[in-house]
Amino acid sequence: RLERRGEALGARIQSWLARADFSQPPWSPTRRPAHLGSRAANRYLLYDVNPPEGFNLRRDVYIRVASLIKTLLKSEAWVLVLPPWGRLYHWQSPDIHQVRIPWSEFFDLPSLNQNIPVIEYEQFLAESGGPFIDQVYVLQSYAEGWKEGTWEEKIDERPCIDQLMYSKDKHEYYRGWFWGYEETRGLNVSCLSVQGSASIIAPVLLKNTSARSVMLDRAENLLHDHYGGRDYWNTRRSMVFAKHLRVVGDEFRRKYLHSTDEADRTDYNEDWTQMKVKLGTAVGGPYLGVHLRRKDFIWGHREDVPSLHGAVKKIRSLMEKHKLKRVFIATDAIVEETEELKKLLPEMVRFEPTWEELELYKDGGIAIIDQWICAHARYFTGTSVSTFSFRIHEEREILGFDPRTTYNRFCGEKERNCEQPTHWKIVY
Ligand SMILES: Nc1nc2c(ncn2[C@@H]2O[C@H](COP(=O)(O)OP(=O)(O)O)[C@@H](O)[C@H]2O)c(=O)[nH]1
Ligand SMILES: *[C@@H]1O[C@H](CO)[C@@H](O)[C@H](O)[C@H]1NC(C)=O
Ligand SMILES: *[C@@H]1O[C@H](CO)[C@@H](O)[C@H](O)[C@H]1NC(C)=O
Ligand SMILES: [Mg+2]
Repeated sequence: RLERRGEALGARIQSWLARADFSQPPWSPTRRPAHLGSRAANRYLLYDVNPPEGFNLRRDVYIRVASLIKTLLKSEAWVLVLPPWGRLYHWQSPDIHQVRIPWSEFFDLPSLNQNIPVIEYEQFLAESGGPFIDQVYVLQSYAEGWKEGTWEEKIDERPCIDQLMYSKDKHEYYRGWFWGYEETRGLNVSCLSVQGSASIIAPVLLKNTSARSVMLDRAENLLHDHYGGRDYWNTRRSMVFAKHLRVVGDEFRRKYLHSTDEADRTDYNEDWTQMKVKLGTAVGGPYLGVHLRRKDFIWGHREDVPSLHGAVKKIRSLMEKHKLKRVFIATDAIVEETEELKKLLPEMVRFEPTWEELELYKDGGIAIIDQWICAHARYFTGTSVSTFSFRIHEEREILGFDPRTTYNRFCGEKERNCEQPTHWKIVY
């Protein structure tokens, strides 16, 4: 029975893929900004992030790099090559292949492309004539640090501080992780010390190098150009989850949480540029949404993370306060902990994927389904400084929820002053 369910899901994804239009390269000459003309060839920007960083911080780094692309596009035709997903520390589900995952498994590419020109790595390989990246810049901070009170934006070519994660092969090309593409080589690798926001590197890319493909490794060293500003939110809104994941989340909401877009007033427009909702208009499904982060968040004995008992106490009081009979819990807790949770809170609902679903959607897809369901709850509470919770906050802003139903977090039992996440406004 389970197998048949898996097959049906597989067939559904196949049929969506069949209907999607991949015939047009996303970045076709007709889509080039007019001021760039049509003759000059594209240049390619690639990037990667420090290996220990998780899925949801990586989603934030994408926003920073997208902002850099927007700056570059004022002068030249650049395309962002999406870094394949894989080998993430938290994606430990055994026996499933979790490297070289294209972005289209998690995000809607046409939506990303309405913000900046993007292509998958495989398309870069096909277009650029081989697995070669002309220039790799490893971004690092300044060896001398920065003197207090004298913050200035700067970027300089400097000797590499840490041991280089690239090594030369017998042809003097550089081997490296390259998202699990073993055959990829960098033709030149050097280090840049950087202190500043993403676009500070634009002049270097435009003037200091003529390399056609440039990779920025450790791109998390770049800060946001304008955190929370118009460009930030446009990019964030363009990061529409892949349709097959949204559909699974929506079906789960309907079946187990009595939640539909019509009743909840969370109408979603496939085209994010057309989605104009006012904050406070979304009602949300009749359930409490909870993100309860465990694992490394409790191993560090952090003061701002609750015990299971503490969390359940808070959940019960929130359900009572908001007159909600149902509670959906997204968590990375280990089995022993979820068993205990179920004992303390028998009515709780979780999205528990079958093996087939896990294989199809992978850990990243399951995380997105959890986030999507939390994003549609009438009231949400997350875990302190979890980027997983932050991405749910943003999704709820986009859907039009009143911020008061969104920016809430659990507190540790020993926390004296339990400050709630500050709220930043959408600026259109
Ligand atoms: N499915 C699911 N996965 C989770 C949940 N919480 C954490 N994870 C997993 O753990 C990772 C947490 O790392 P990250 O994305 O960096 O978020 P952060 O560490 O909480 O800031 C996620 O990417 C997921 O793979 C959850 O509620 N549901
Ligand atoms: C870029 O070129 C300028 C002008 O030649 C030079 O002053 C600057 O140091 C270079 N920057 C980097 C990061 O190479
Ligand atoms: C490699 O890149 C550095 C920094 O841009 C540059 O100074 C150097 O000349 C390049 N080496 C080769 C062989 O192109
Ligand atoms: Mg993390």
